[in-house]
Amino acid sequence: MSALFPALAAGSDRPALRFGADTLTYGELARAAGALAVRIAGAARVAVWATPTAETAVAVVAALLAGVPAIPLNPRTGERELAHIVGDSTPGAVLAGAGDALPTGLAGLPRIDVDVRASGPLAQEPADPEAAALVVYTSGTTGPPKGVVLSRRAIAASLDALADAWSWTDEDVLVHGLPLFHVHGLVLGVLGPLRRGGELRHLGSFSVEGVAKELGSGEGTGSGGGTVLFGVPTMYHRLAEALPHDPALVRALAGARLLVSGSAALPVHDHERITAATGRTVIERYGMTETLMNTSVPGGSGPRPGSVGLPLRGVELRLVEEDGTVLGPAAYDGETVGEIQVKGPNLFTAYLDRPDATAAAFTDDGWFRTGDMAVREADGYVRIVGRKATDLIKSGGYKIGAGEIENALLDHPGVREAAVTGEPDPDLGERIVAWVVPADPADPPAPGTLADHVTALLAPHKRPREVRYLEALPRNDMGKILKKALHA
Ligand code: MCA
Ligand code: AMP
Repeated sequence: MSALFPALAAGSDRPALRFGADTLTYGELARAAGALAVRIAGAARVAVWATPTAETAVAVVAALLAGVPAIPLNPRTGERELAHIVGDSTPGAVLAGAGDALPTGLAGLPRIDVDVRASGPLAQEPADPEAAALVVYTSGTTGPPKGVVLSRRAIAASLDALADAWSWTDEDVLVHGLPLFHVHGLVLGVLGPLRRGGELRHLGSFSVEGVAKELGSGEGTGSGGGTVLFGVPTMYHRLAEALPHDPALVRALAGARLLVSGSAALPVHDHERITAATGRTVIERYGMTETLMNTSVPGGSGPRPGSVGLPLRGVELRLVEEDGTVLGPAAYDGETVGEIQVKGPNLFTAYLDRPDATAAAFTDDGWFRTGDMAVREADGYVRIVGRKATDLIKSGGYKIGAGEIENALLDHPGVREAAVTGEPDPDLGERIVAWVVPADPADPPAPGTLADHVTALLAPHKRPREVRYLEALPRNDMGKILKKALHA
């Protein structure tokens, strides 16, 4: 495999990254990452304190150059989740911005400050395409999050397949405000433009104003504007809400080359509002931390709201019914539902130190079970209609296991029993609802107290947005909680 980042070797004066006032050319990025790569060389793994900054991008590129697997950490991770990830992945050091205050959970690790202005020789990338590049943590239905090991091969294959589908080139200027500790913001959103030799302008955090300013004509920036926008459906929903009274935003979206949504389904209503106001189509792509990207609506094609498009180059995709029947083209009728299973060079290597979980994720004949349920239209386009596990919640594009929140709630002294469900939410897609039997019915813990408790242990996006109090949870004869009855 050739280098992951050919444009780094060229070391040109072309812009590579912009985070607020921090801008780095390819030459500057190559020198800063080269200097850091020397400092971390030989480490078994490093954690990266993944704030939405140039420091994070430099740290991850340095780790890739040094051949040291990087574990991006959500800087808002609570104490229990952080302890789990650090204990599970055993990084040799944590890379962070010089000004970052790190939590006590990381106190035992050597800290290496990232200097985006440092200068060192460009490191030689490791030659082995199967070498681990990233370990990204993802929630399952039960138990604590698992580390997904992603190889250089998987990253290169997925980014190149997207380049094919979207005609993504070094001319593109990508704009987004995604977090940098998941595949969407980090692999697609940072490594993507760097592999193409194009530019990333990160918004720091998502805002409608930021998109209006950076995308399209680049009004008020004095420079050419962004050509491509990435976002989760919640972000596009907020843009759709703002469009009717924001002419600058309309011009920005109308002037972009490509608007891409992913991480969860973008509701048809939001697709339609954006197209009506701007004349532009949002295209959806479908992926997973374990598989990187599987399908996409081709760039430049007409509106296809509700569809995630066709398998990307190199990806094999099939739908399989409950009884194991593989759906052939005769069942591409837009109605017959099966689980999406995939194969291809975009797939992960393993769950870190979890051979049991890795084996369980594949069929006997080597297909990865996504757990997503879909239909195919007559022309092969894939439409996702649901997911197998009801205990997985997608909120704001984050995957969240109900079990991890239930365990956290049960640790609060005011909670006797707890169940967590996802309910439809126009902004977040799903919102987390906690059903709680208080230890003392006369003095139940307040919703805000429980939200803060979950935030402190896990992460803010895992906090319940609503708490409902019950005298008892509905259970079957075996004692299993009947979650469906909660909504009845
Ligand atoms: C609120 N906050 C709190 C609390 N309540 N902090 C501490 N304790 C509390 N109790 C803070 C939050 O941290 C946040 O701070 C602010 O208040 C607003 O919180 P919240 O309402 O939760 O955030 P939001 O504005 O609703 O966020 C919406 C969002 C976000 C921006 C769309 O959900 C998001 O960034 N989603 C992206 C998820 C993603 O990238 N998924 C990719 C994984 P502050 O405002 O300072 O932040 S999926 C993937 O990778 C696959 C491969 C794929 O297909 O893409
Ligand atoms: P994660 O495990 O956080 O990487 O999230 C992966 C999951 O996000 C997939 O299994 C899907 O359920 C969901 N997902 C990603 N992209 C889309 C999309 N465009 N439409 C619907 N669901 C999506």
